[in-house]
Amino acid sequence: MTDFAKGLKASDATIDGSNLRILIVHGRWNAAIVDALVTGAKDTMTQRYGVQSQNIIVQSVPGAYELPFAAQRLIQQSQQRSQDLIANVTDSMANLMDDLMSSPKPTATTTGSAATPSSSSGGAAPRKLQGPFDAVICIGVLIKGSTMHFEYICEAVSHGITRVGLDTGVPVIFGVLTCLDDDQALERAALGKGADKGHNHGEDWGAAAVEMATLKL
Ligand code: DLZ
Repeated sequence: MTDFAKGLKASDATIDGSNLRILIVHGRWNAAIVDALVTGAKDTMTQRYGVQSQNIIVQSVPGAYELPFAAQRLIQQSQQRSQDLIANVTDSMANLMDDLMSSPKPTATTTGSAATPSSSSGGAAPRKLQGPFDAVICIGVLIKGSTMHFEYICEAVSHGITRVGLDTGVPVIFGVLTCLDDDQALERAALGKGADKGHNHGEDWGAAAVEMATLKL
């Protein structure tokens, strides 16, 4: 079997993630496994793709079922915030133009206001730009119990996450393990009990997020 006959083949593209803003939403059920997956995703994005750690926003929710709702709301908030910011900047520029057009031209005897910068253009501390999220990773670990709970949550979460991506236009990565027992989950977070601890799937989700965020589609 070739190296990539099974599993994810790395993209051939050279990807620069240094300008990306990524949201990770994760559940707190099976927290030790979730934490390892979140770390795998973050490390891959920062170390392999140059995403700045301050541009990775992490939000926890109770369990996997809450992931789609939280992801959708946070995406909408980030989109609204950046629209507001653009509107503010546009207003400020329009006010500045008005000020400039209506100000009397400074003369040799003018001592004050016309030569003084208007309040809309000076003095304010530079604002940190918080743009919309370029991609979102939803991370959760579902482990089958003795009731049908597992099946219902798996179904709802997978459909919900798909819908959030399609409805918002922001790529949303499906970082949810749906495991039949604890060992399956541990191995997929590189926490397995054997000599081979397994592979941390969070790394693949980090790579998928950066790739989807930078695809020109
Ligand atoms: C209720 C429940 C169960 C039984 N199992 C899991 C699980 O394995 N992983 C997980 O992330 N969440 C689980 N939950 C919690 C639900 O996702 C959800 O938080 C609650 O049903 C409240 O809506």
